[in-house]
Amino acid sequence: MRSVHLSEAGYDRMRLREWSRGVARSAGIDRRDLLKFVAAASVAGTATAAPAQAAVTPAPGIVKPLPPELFTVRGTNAETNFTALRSTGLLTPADRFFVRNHTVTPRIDAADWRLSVWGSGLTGPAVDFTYTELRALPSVTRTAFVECAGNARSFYATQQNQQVSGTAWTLGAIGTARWRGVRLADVLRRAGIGRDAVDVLPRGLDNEVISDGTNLGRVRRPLPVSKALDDVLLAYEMNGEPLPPDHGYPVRLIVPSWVGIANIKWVGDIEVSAEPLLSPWNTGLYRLFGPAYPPEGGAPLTRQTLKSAFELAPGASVPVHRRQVLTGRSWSGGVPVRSVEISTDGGTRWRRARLRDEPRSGSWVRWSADWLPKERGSAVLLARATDRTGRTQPDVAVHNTQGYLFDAVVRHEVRVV
Ligand SMILES: Nc1nc2c(c(=O)[nH]1)N[C@H]1C(S)=C(S)[C@@H](COP(=O)(O)O)O[C@H]1N2
Ligand SMILES: [Mo]
Repeated sequence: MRSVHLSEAGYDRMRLREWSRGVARSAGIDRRDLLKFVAAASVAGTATAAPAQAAVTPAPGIVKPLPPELFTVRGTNAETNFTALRSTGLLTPADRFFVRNHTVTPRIDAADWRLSVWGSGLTGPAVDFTYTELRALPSVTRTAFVECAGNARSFYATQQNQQVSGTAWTLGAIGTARWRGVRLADVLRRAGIGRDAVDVLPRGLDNEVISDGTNLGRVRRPLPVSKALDDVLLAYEMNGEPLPPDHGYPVRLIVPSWVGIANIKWVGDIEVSAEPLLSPWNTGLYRLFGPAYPPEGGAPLTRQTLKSAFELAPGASVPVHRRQVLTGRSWSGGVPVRSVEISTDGGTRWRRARLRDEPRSGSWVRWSADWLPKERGSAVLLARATDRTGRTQPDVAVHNTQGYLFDAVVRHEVRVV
């Protein structure tokens, strides 16, 4: 099977058929456990639900400080408050970049670290790389966002009255950084990737994940060879510094525009397989289940969707009769954003926001718009982006049980005082 030249959509359809027919191999988990797990994921409220409430105590597994003005802690995760981005440029400083941890941040010494590349898709035996060896390879730098597939999930409940499972993020499970590292393609070629390789499975060195009594093993998610050989990085720097522990030190994957889970942190080994691979993260998790999808779920998620956010606290107070500069950001996992419109009256009238950045794929664009509030009371602000294909954020997102890929326009209520 040659998958290198398959389009992403072709890959999706192929994997969906394989999954339905049961031909792919479940890597690192008993097939029966995997099937039980997928059945649970297809019903809202029973998947690996992290606590839905924001915890008041700091997330126990995160190393960096999480001051409440920068972050909202949600279980083992920390969401960036969008107001904390107002003073930042295009790049998100590490001190305010959201953290999504399935368990806890491991402390790894780069001197002891090895990346092992192995599997039936190599032409020879396993090949190990030390940190020094990896850093000696030609490096590339690229600006890319990392965004959780469940970003904005809470709006399924609060705006659409629909039940979903998982961490109740608002819009802050995203950050953009400048990543430096080695092309995954270079490492795979050095390791001797063969023509029959179809899947590449990077795995993290953090703890095994236990979900409802089932050990899912360590965090891992197969990537099709076509994407792995395209624009994926093994990154060791974030914004010009070594990766911080919470963001994958010493080395993580950066998979531009794809769901956050693809960006495996603390990568320790990469299986290169000549047969398709399954893990909980491309079977029960990160697939779409619900009335709008087939019973076995939609194809494994790949790209993120279109979203917009104001750099403003929810429920913020703004003074009446005083000119405001509303600022925010819009982004797309598909083609770049073309334009952004805002409304300050709940969606009756719309006008163009000024774009502050050249829209680029895999990044976000900052925007601003003036507003002179004329009446006291509550006001609903809306921002909606349109991409270069003409697709505009809808009023309602299509429901799925795990609340992924919320793309509807978010209603941002403020008080004019
Ligand atoms: N090893 C490992 N990699 C991981 C995760 C994890 O828990 N363990 N979480 C994933 C998810 S779901 C997301 S959204 C991103 C978050 O990256 P960040 O914490 O650097 O923001 O990392 C991904 N990579
Ligand atoms: Mo995520």
